Amino acid sequence: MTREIRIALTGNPNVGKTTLFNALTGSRQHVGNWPGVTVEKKTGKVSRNGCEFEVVDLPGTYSLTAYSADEVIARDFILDEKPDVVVQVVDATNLERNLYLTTQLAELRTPLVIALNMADMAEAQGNPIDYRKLSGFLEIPIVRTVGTRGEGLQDLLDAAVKEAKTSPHHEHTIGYGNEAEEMIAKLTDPLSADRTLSGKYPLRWLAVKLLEGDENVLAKVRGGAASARVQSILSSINSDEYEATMADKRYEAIAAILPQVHRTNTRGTTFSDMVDRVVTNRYLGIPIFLALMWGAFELTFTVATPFMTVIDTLTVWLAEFAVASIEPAWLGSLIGDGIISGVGAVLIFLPNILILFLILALLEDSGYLARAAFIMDRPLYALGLPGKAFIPMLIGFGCNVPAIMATRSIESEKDRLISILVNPFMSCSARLPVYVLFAGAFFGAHAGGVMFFLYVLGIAVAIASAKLFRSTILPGEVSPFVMEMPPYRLPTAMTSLMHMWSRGSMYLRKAGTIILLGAMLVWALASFPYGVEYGSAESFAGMLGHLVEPLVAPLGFDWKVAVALIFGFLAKEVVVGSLGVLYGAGEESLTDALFADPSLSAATALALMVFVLLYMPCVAALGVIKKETGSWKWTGFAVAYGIVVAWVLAFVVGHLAPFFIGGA
Ligand SMILES: Nc1nc2c(ncn2[C@@H]2O[C@H](COP(=O)(O)OP(=O)(O)OP(=O)(O)O)[C@@H](O)[C@H]2O)c(=O)[nH]1
Ligand SMILES: [Mg+2]
Repeated sequence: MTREIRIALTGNPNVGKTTLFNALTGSRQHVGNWPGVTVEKKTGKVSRNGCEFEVVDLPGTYSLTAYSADEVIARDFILDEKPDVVVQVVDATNLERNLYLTTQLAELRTPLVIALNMADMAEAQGNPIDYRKLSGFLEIPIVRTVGTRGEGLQDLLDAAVKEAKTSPHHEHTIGYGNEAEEMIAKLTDPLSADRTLSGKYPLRWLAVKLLEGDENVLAKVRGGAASARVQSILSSINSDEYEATMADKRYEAIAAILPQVHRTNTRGTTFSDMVDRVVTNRYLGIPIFLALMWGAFELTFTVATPFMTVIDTLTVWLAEFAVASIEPAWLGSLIGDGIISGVGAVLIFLPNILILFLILALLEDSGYLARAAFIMDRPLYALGLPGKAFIPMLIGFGCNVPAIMATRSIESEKDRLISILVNPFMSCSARLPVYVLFAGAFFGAHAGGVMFFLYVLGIAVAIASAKLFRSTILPGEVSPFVMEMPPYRLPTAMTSLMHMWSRGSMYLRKAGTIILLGAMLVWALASFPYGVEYGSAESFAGMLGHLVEPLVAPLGFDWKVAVALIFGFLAKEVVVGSLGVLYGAGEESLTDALFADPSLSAATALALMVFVLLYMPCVAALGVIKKETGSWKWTGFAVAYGIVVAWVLAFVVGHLAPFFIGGA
């Protein structure tokens, strides 16, 4: 039996690791054109030519000195889990920066192969790389790959198999100059006495990291056999100085190689530069961003409308048919009033969701997302947040769960906590059905504008809250913003559609599970105790609603809305599903039923949308907040703070709205 070979994909952020991973294993992990997309390790399998491979996709990392939570994951995996081969994915258009990591990986003495990815881009820029020569210099096998087209996969696996079998592994390390080398020798001596350490890590690497003052490695040494002697050697040196000189030596070594393997870059003004001059312009940047958002929400509304009408008509007809024809009557009611009306009320919005995600995917893959973070850096910095925090905020337009996880790339713990706490205010796609329903019913042609207002309000509340937290409970300095601007890329139809579909199918699955469950629950509450009129004040739903009604009455919400809000905690689409159930199957669609309800006006509808936008993270989002902060206290805080903010703003908006919309 052949042994399984474990391959770890590592490399700088945004070089195409996940693209290669997907191509190799047939997975569909998220790919995006900005650094920091992958924040967790993902595993997949592939077998070729009788060989079994386990491939692990890791978050990007600039160096092996880990700064942020996602980088720690990448580094720990390589160091502690000891994969059979490490494949460093290198961006061929950015060799210098990428080879810096290579110099560090080489010191680990693990079997190493380089995938020279984005080879197509380097060639198109007229700057192809003589990778055979480069391989000779580095003494590391190099394979040319184009992840997006799946080129070079077989060669890559072949090289990995060969490298995994080669032993012992050459050590191609960099000389750091006399002074540093002397210190390294001094440190290696006591380190070799610590059997647990020296059995696990290469001594030279340990010594180098200690000289650089790496906290993580220092912690490993502490308490061990070498601890006292190492500490006494380190106490006499300035690790910042060593770190700087060693980094210089690494870059020197790279600089010596580069001119021999490709034309030295005499880059003129590129297309990217020209676009950036406009898009990231000090004055134009933010208006362009807002205009794009406006356009996006207009599109999600208008393009989807015809599809919605079809689904809507179909649901109403099906629900009526079920109620009228299924015996016994209670079953007909469960299926018609409960399941079809509830789930159908949510399914109607599938077209909107698909369009929204297509637009988000296009913004992400083109590279615009990183620019949006860049232009927001100045205003955010002034308010106490790093611009980097803006990317998770924008991901939040899709879903707050991956968005909260994306905060892992923020180095400072406090900055990260603030970003997590404000993220639920970013309007995720689950809230979209609520907006489309109410804005469609009460604001007609202005629905797109109302949606735009809600999304901007979400951003404003998030930023204002960040400022508030920064100046009260989480004081501190903002860490500086460093992010590489990815080049603009033409989004491939494949990745964009895949992205759209993966979110769309998630929505469908949600409709079939949690939303279905919510709808059935609300139906049961509306039908019992036995004998009451469906959905009347005497039903359990009515009682529950009336119990909570006083709390939301100042906002203009009645008991039906109160019930919907309670169950919206499961998932915000359930607000719509519950209303679908409570308003029941009739001749008319839910939109018409809501419009006809005398207890609802345009102003209350607006207040309701504001409330749903802000009131609390859904169960799933609370789950990740707990996981990422590791604290029930902060999780509870997120709920309480959200409810208070939502109540106050819904009250204000509900009372001010009549002045603007003429009390309609
Ligand atoms: N032209 C070209 N584009 C590529 C290639 N490989 C990946 N891309 C694009 O590069 C971008 C980044 O790809 P990802 O696979 O998300 O990169 P990653 O290394 O996983 O990034 P992080 O997870 O953020 O570290 C995406 O827009 C890809 O479509 C390639 O070989 N050629
Ligand atoms: Mg990735």
